[in-house]
Amino acid sequence: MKAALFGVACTISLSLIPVSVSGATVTIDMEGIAPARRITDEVSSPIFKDGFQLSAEFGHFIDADWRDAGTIRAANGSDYYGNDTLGNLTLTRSDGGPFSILRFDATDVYIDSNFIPNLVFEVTGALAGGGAVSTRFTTDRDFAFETFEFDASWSNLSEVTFVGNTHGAHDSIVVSAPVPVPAAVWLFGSGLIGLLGIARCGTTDSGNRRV
Ligand SMILES: [Ca+2]
Ligand SMILES: [Ca+2]
Ligand SMILES: [Ca+2]
Repeated sequence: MKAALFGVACTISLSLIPVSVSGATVTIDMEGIAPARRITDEVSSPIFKDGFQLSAEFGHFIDADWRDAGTIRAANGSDYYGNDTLGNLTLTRSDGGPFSILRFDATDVYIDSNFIPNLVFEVTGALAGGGAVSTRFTTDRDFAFETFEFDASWSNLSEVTFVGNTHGAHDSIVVSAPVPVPAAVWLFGSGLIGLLGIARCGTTDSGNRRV
């Protein structure tokens, strides 16, 4: 009787252990938002890309093959996002869930054949549980994109906002979001753990494997 109760207790306690939820890394690469060889107008409605929502103010999505020297120009051979002075870009998950940000690429750009150096991005992250984190990145006065890294405090975020002090370019924002576990997998997984719990508890009860 005692052993049976112990087994039930083990089963219940082990069944309550959550099935592990892994994080999927996603690179928001800005590809295909701007039409071929074109630049979008200033973006006024949200863009949905790779499971995330990009909301922008004073900025444009730019095709890699845009060749008009009269506007923003950057160089990494792919499509990117260009912000105007004090333009901002806000990132949230399309389903509103929490996420982490790992890194992003940015650089100074040309406007009307003039190189615009000393771009500074102020980045703010709203934490899903309340509070915020913030940091500042300054570019290297070189035309090539650079990669800026975030530390571990940039996790469990509900929103990240980038604000540039002058014209600049963003690309390849790398984020990580938990992968939802379907209900059937959850039930199967917890049931399996429960059964393993019975077997393990039975073994430790007698000190020897039952035959
Ligand atoms: Ca393109
Ligand atoms: Ca890109
Ligand atoms: Ca640069």
